[in-house]
Amino acid sequence: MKLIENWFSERYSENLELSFRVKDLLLSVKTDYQRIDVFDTYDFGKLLTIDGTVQMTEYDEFVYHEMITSVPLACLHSASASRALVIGGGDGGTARRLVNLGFKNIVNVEIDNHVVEVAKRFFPDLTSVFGDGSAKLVIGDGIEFVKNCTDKFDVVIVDSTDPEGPAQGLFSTEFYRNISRILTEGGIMVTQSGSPYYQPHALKLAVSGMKPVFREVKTYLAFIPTYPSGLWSFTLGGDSVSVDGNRTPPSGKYFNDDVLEGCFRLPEFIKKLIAEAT
Ligand code: AG3
Repeated sequence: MKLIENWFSERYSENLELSFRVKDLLLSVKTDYQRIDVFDTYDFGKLLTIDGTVQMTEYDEFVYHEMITSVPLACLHSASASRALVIGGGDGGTARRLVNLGFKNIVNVEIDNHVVEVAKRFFPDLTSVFGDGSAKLVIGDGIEFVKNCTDKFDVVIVDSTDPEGPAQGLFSTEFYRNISRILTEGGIMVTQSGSPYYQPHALKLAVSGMKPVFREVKTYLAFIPTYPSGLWSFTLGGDSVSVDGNRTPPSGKYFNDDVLEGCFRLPEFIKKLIAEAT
């Protein structure tokens, strides 16, 4: 990450960056885990970055947060859909969508208290779920949490950063195995699995980590303008992962019935990546 003459840039490769012209750097903090910055941008409103990578912006967060919640809900084969666990997601965006989708019992485990504090200040609409009792916030390590957890959840959502640094363990078979242990029957997990174009290793890590654990593993895609290449992947794991039609989440700003059907249709190079991830 660098800020030259009021431009923030995320580096995708040695030779490519995406730059946002910014009005201001609103906050910059170095925590025990990572560096967090918030910018005020011209085109996307407020922008939250961690270690120089875009986590979310005010104007396009809806795509990521709708897609990481509504798609697993549509694929859920469990009779009930009330208990959800979010790992990461300290900005509150995922938990807030879960509340909108009717989840009554939400636990959100975030390792870095500062992510929550920063989001409270700059994205209060998202973090309000932590203050009004609709989601229970736990500050702690998600890996340890799932290892020691004795509760069960219908949906587990891994809303992590890229598989480098503190998030690396969130892409491991051991972690996925502990998640599968705390899923209710017919329950499902989902993780963000990176940009298939710029981070094929992230998608492969998720798929190869989940394959030994879950009977079915399926990847789907969304268009997120501010993430590397715009084309983003998510990967689901469970006993049975299919759109069964008896639970259709309501349309949002991005998600609707057509998107639900289309997001599982994968381009050939992505099918190949997934086939290679064994
Ligand atoms: N977490 C996933 C962000 C990954 C973005 N990667 C990147 N820009 N290189 C988003 C958190 C939103 N709740």
